[in-house]
Amino acid sequence: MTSRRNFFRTAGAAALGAAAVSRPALASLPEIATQASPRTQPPLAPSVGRPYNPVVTLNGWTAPFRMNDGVKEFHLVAEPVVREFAPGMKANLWGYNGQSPGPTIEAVEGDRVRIFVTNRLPEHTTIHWHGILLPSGMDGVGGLSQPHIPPGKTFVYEFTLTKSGTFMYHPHADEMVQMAMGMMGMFIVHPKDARRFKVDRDYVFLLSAYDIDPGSFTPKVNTMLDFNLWTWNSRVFPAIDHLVARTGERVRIRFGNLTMTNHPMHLHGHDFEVTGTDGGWVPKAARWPEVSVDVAVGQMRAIEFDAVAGDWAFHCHKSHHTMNAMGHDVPTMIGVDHREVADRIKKLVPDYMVMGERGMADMGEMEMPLPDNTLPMMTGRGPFGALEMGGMFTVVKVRDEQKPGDYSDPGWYKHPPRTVAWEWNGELPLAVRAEAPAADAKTMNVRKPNGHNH
Ligand SMILES: [Cu+2]
Repeated sequence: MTSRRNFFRTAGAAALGAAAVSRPALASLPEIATQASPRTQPPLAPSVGRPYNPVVTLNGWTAPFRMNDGVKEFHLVAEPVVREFAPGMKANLWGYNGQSPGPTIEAVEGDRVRIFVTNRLPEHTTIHWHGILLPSGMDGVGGLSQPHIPPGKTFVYEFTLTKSGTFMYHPHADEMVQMAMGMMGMFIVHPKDARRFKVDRDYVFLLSAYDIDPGSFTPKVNTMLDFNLWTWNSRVFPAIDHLVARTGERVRIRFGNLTMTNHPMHLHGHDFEVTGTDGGWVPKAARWPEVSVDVAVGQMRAIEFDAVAGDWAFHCHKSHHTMNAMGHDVPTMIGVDHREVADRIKKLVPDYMVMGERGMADMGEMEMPLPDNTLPMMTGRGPFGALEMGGMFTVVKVRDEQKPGDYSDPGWYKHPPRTVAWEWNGELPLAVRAEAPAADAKTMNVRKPNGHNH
């Protein structure tokens, strides 16, 4: 587990971000901001324009903007990037402004935005503003609503944000390839009145999936379903940062799904409510309590809860999505006693090893040699041992003593006395067995389709 104790030390400086970029206000194009780090950057408070409560992008950042005659101007650059999925594994992706996913765009309901999009990819692209209500010609569908943006060219999108909510952006040009390569980002429109829908912490991230062969660097873009890296903001556990909160705080987590399958997102220790979709805010009377919510392909969900002290798992409930690259065509060995066969094979292949005869938990501890640029299948350590998780998993850390606005890692939870599951060391009762069935019931009758009994 990487320590994040210090990475928010720069939080004070971040508030200057928007102002620093407005410096060349007279230049024709806004400055291109890039981000080299895959760490979670502190919330970027606006220094100009209508005030809002900024979000925190998990393992990501918010794009700075400049004000130009009352219009908020952003500059996105579509380009090849190198993204670290976790220490020990990097991938050649396509993204925006140095990262995949691209920076989160934040603006306010009623704002007029002008977004410059420069294409540094080897092929044409566009950007579709998923869920945002805008003029048809700004919708970004290449060939339908605009000509494609050729390599080397810059196009301008301009529209007024008519409603608040959580939206996404992604190409609508060679979509299968460009999304499989990691081109996507979040677009947050804050309510005009900053007190509406206010929460204490507001996290946001995208779900994306990749198929990268062990030892290689570039996603296989033709894969339809059998992806092997299930990511949040192009990171896998244990390299997905923790979400932290103070006990009792109101926390919102927004997630959009741009993978090719659905993800039942499950939070431990809390009841939550779905308070937003990509269609907008859910009216209070229409919310119901949940502990899991499915987010389908192309959807967004915002959940809210009152934080309860503890270390709480937060993950996709498809267990194959909480694993890193693995072979899915491995036979199940549970209950198979292959000692004799293994001994014979070992005479021929001294390093031969049998896996999975007691389940696969051993794999979490096992240190097998892996090809370069390959992550262990499941990994991450907690205070009690191996977590046996990878992929779409992280921990929500809620502490009584976490200061408001402090996003640093508080370390592992200190459980109150007698609140951790303990080992029973007393006598075990004798097993109680059901009476054996009558002897003649042991014969199994099989009726074959042609009607003959055997
Ligand atoms: Cu999933």
